[in-house]
Amino acid sequence: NNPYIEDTILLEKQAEKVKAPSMYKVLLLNDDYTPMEFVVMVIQEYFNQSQESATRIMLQVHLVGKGVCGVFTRDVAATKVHQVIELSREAGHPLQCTMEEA
Ligand code: TYC
Repeated sequence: NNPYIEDTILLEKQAEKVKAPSMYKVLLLNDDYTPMEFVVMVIQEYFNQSQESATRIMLQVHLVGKGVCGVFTRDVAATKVHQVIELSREAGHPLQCTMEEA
């Protein structure tokens, strides 16, 4: 007998739908051909990392096979993946970049 019960339920349902956007990890994958300096440059330029941090990430990828360069909303992650792949192909390197839900 609360006259506002239906409004209250509607507002609660709406509030449940307001979620933070899903976040995605952008990863680089190792290969045998892309020069280390190119990978370090890519990480510095596209993921705003210092040379030291970029070198650490590059070495992680080189040694372990893959590494996280950053975590972004879906659209930003997808744009970075495309930009990194495009630049790499233009430079003649097979570097692979991918994203997965964080
Ligand atoms: N393995 C490459 C080499 O020895 C370097 C490299 C690192 C390539 C990271 C890709 O995502 C990569 N030249």
